[in-house]
Amino acid sequence: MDIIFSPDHALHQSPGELNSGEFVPAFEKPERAEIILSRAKAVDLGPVIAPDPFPAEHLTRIHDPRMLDLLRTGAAEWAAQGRQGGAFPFTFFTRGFRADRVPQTLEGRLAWFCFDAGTPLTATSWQAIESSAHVALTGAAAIAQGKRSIFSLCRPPGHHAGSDHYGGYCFINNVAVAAQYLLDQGAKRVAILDVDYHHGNGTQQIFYQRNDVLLVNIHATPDQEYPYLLGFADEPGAGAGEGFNLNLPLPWGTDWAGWSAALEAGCQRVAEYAPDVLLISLGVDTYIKDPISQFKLDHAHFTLMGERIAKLGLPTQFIMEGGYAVAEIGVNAVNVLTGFEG
Ligand code: SP5
Ligand code: ZN
Repeated sequence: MDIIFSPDHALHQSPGELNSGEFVPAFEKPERAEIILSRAKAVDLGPVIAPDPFPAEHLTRIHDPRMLDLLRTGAAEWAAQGRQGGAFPFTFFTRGFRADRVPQTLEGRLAWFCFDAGTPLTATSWQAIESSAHVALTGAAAIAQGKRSIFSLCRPPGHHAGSDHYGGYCFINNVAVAAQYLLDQGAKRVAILDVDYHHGNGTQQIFYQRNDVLLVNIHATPDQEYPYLLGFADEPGAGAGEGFNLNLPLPWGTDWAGWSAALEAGCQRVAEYAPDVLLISLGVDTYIKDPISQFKLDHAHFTLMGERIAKLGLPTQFIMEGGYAVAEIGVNAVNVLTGFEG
């Protein structure tokens, strides 16, 4: 399996995040991608290929250009105002605030577009964010050209980013950009299976009204877990998209028995949809020792996950999302890929 990777990911290094009332070191850190790459090389998964450049239109197919402007220039504006650290919002848009005007000020734009206290912009973040999207696009292009499987080693991750909001360590929704690219290249139906521990709220928002993308999400229930506000079982999609969003929320403490039953249901829905291409939002924060998560999957379960996904018999692009047990993230992520390859 070819691996698409850019060392530019390391240009995004979060100065930290708000966690349980304290400003703590970031869980989403550059070592994550480096350890996954090392493990992929150690098992000879396949060649490591640099991403190609792509025109910005592929990003504006999914995201509000004003949000992309903020991601590109917000950190420089922050520094020009004499501020240190990362560009974090202080206020957040919510019910009752003006919905009809995007603010001019940096603070206002951060409030408008960013939805949490864990996703700062730094001076060089944009280069990493853009390279991550290009890693996804390069993988999608390879699938469009006939590859059976691809691993896009994206960092920063993407599935919490919506069309006009970002958070959850995510800025551009890499899997959504890849899905749209595949449709633009002639695919009729694309399925996304999101196995990250957290609900992929951004991906859901982007495709909620569409039937050319089926989204299946297996995740910790928002009754207990981030992002708290989306990802419930009663979100089937709307309009033309009704029936094309399937949420499979699971409680804290879910082990492989419970998780694999949801995977089976999700795979059956994917098979019924008969997509041209399958994209996997690959988070391995379902691992038992993940520092911010409450599921109980172990190394061998990730191999079984890959084996089940392979049985769908579809061209498949894996796109890296979360996973914060850094020492073991390589084994866990690559086990899914080697399980898939068989
Ligand atoms: C891509 C991805 O996996 N993003 C995850 C973002 C989660 N951010 C905050 C999670 C807050 C959960 N509280 C953890 C408390 C641990 N002491
Ligand atoms: Zn996650």
